[in-house]
Amino acid sequence: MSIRKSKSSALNEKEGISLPEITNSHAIDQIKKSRKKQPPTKELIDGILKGNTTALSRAITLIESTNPLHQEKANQIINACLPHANKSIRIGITGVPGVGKSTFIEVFGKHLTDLGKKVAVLAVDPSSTISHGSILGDKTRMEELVKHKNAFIRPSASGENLGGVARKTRESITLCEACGFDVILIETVGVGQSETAVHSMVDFFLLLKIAGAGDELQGIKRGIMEMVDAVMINKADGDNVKKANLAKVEFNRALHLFPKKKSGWIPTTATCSALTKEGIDTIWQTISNYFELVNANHYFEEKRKEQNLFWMIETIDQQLKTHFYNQPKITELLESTKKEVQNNTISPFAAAQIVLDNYFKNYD
Ligand SMILES: Nc1nc2c(ncn2[C@@H]2O[C@H](COP(=O)(O)OP(=O)(O)OP(=O)(O)O)[C@@H](O)[C@H]2O)c(=O)[nH]1
Ligand SMILES: [Mg+2]
Repeated sequence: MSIRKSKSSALNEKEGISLPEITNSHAIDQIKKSRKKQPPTKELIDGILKGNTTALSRAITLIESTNPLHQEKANQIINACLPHANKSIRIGITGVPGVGKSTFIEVFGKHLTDLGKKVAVLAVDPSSTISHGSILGDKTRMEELVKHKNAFIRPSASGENLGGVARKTRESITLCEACGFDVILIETVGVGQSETAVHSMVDFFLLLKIAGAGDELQGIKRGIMEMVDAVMINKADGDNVKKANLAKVEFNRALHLFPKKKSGWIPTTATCSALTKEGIDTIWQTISNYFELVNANHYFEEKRKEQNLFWMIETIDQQLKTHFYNQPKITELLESTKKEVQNNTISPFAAAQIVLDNYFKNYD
């Protein structure tokens, strides 16, 4: 019990009256003891290299953290893991919401674990930051895979922008590979720019589609068609089979109109059902054929080297932008020049030049 002496607080009622302890020091000690300490970096690295998924999870949490201390630790872990990475097959899976990506990944992932593979599932979904939709969705859609000892599922990292989310996923791939995962599946929603980001971190890019009313190619961005290595028409079950087969023919025809790929690979089309598991083995056969080809013609290494350079430049771009927009003087100047542009007292280019000159002068 303590006797309050200070009179400076308006909350003190009467001097000399003892107050009960507000905190229980025993409880605090217990909490402190039981609170998990962040394990040393070396312990996490050793754990990852031994295939320990708890260590992997914790290291990914460090990657996702915005705390500079955590980021430093994450970088040390990534550097230590790099020599042990690069050994997996990275597959990107895209498609509009509801096409069945998560259901497909659940059965496809199970198919791979049955073949003795270790499968990691990551996601790039900047929208999940706001809705947390994919986090909840994936945990329930992948309930069997999530329990498998050879599977590791990590929902999309959160972040304010796609660049940040994509970087975190890219770094998580390195850790998953060092942890011994041989197939990495990366799910992304087929809207916005996220498929471009995923395409630049995977070896094989798969587009999931569902058969529509015969206008299959409507609304598909040309950019996606140029990226894909295979199109799977999902939900080819029940009354949908005929429509799915027609869609397959149409996609096949469309894909042939695109210029030949640098990989030498001719994109394939097929139908499948994530519900009945029909066609799931076909896609793995297709992917295996692809890897045989790109290993033989060395496109595999070439593409990975290109991707590494892409991520290096991407990171520089990102950091420069962050540095620029985080300068209080610059944001102030931006606001005032924006007003001038809106009032037509200065041209947008001259305004941009003023702001940039100011930045370069101060941060040479
Ligand atoms: N009939 C049929 N239904 C399917 C099939 N695959 C998925 N579904 C259903 O389609 C709905 C959406 O599936 P999800 O796997 O959540 O789709 P998603 O593409 O991951 O969706 P988002 O995460 O929201 O982008 C669910 O109700 C599934 O049960 C299939 O092959 N056939
Ligand atoms: Mg999903």
